[in-house]
Amino acid sequence: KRKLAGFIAATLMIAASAAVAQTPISPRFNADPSPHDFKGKVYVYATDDASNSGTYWDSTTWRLYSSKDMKTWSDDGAFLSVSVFKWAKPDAKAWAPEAAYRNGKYYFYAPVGGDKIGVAVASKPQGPFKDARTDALIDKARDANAGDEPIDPAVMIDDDGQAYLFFGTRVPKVIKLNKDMVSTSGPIMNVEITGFPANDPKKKYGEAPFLHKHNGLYYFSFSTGWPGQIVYGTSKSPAGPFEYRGVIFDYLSISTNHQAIMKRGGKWWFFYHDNLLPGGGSHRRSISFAPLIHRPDGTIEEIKR
Ligand code: FUB
Repeated sequence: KRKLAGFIAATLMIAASAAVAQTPISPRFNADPSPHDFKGKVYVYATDDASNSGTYWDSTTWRLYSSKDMKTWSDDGAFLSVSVFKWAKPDAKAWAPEAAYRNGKYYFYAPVGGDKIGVAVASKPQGPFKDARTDALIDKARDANAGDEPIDPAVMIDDDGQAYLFFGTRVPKVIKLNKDMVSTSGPIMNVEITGFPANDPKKKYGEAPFLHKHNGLYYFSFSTGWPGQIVYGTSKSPAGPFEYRGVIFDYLSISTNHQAIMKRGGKWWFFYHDNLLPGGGSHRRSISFAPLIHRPDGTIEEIKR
């Protein structure tokens, strides 16, 4: 009896922790979360949907949110605009960003105008950031195999110190970053994903690549497209090939989704955007998060809304 009670309690605890926290982190529209625990405080770098036209993702600034306890969030404002990059057109759209910490500095990876990724650097998570180069880190017109749309950067620094930059729509791309985090080495490679279910043509790579590592296994998650289901594959190598493993988060009734996964104090968290705020929709999104659970067999528990 005691064993059964223990089992039920454990099951309830897992079920409770797997529930999606449906409260957006801010009453302001935002999207494309890039969450990071920097020295004990969580920072979420985001696309600023509140400053777009409402009919397209044409905002030119990124927004920052922070929290010490992941319960109370502060809106740290529009901390950066595309104008920080002298090579960018003033009206270039500012899309799903990424941040990383290394060398005592904070790096911000910024998809600009849909065809370039810039990198900016700061000594504090909230900036001020300045362009770390004089040109884009990735440029569709300059770089071989950059793909149709080099957007949605995601950086992962592996345990051996090698950093990787993932990006791209329709075909996922990866390139090695040097230790300086502002230059690359080697070619841009396509990321291979195998084992998509043959009976579901919608299961394919769309956008929002993200890599995390758990128990020595590399998890590559992404959105399947427009609308997007968040799915994942695993590999023993950081750049794949990844074998399709399943769904993390189902389709929403908006045209995009975009996830990121963060580890904090031994717990994993899944960040995404939804349309839960009043007036919410495809161009008026809002960031939420939920616990992410890896099962002992290496699969991820699907997060239910
Ligand atoms: O926010 C603009 C675009 O929508 C992002 O780059 C994509 O990932 C999608 O969320």
